[in-house]
Amino acid sequence: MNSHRLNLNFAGLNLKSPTALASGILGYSAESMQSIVEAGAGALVTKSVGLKPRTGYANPTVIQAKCGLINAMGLPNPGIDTYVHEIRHAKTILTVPLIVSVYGFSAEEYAATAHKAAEAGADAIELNVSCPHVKETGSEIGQNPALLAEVVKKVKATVHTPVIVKLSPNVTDITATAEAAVKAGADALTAVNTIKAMAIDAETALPILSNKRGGLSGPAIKPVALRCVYDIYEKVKAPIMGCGGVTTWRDAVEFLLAGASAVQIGTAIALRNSSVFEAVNRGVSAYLRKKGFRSVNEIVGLSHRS
Ligand code: RRO
Repeated sequence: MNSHRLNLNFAGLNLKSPTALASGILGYSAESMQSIVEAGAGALVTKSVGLKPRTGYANPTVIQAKCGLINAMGLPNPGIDTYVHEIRHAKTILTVPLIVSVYGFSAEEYAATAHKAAEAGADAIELNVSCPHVKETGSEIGQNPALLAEVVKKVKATVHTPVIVKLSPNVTDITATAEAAVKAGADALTAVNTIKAMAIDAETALPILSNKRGGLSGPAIKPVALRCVYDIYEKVKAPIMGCGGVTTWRDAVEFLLAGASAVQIGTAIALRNSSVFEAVNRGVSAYLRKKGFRSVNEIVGLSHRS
């Protein structure tokens, strides 16, 4: 869909639509990402990649809950030295910004991985400081403002691309971590990663996921994610990618009104399919036209007026 209303600039990246592929879904290969671009995504975020390969957790790693998914994949990834080939290949075929999601077990690892991703052609880096269930990385870093600031500073000193920090909702006050990230130099924020959750099988009387605990995504978390975006927009001056349960155009509009400049879509692709991008884009465009707005930007944060 080619509506000028949907064009926007996010932290220096030109997006043709306000819908981006969220990390963790289909963001492994250049070909799968290209199919998401054809479906209407304005940007892509890869699966998180680290310095060394990881196999991730044993099955089951994902289960369907009533209103979403609970996953504990355990950061499976080939390691950045292998993944740079995919980034280079992706850059030869993709026509939208490629945001590489990066994790590490120290600030140095985050910076070294981000550096390799940027050298290979990443248009931006998303720092995963919010995976809820892998020890010594993810939310163990992102829930601690001092550690988070150290990671952001080190990465910012290493790469020239925009740096987006993906925040954890598993905190008392998300504005504290948002503020710490932006003060340390983050160019933008993604709100939010999954919410700590679990499932138990009444028949076996055991947790279902091999890791026992996982992260809940999908429609179940949308109101929580929306509140996180609203809270951050009120206190922190940085562009926000809304992430959490976006399934319909109305969800996307709500995130924009709360203060997001764009939204990420993940679980809706798994629960439906990639036609969700086109459906959301068309709906947002029709909403803007009907309400007399010329661009997405005109409704960002509009729900905050009093
Ligand atoms: O790989 C995972 O288990 C995972 C990651 Br890295 C993350 O950031 N969020 C999530 O729900 N799962």
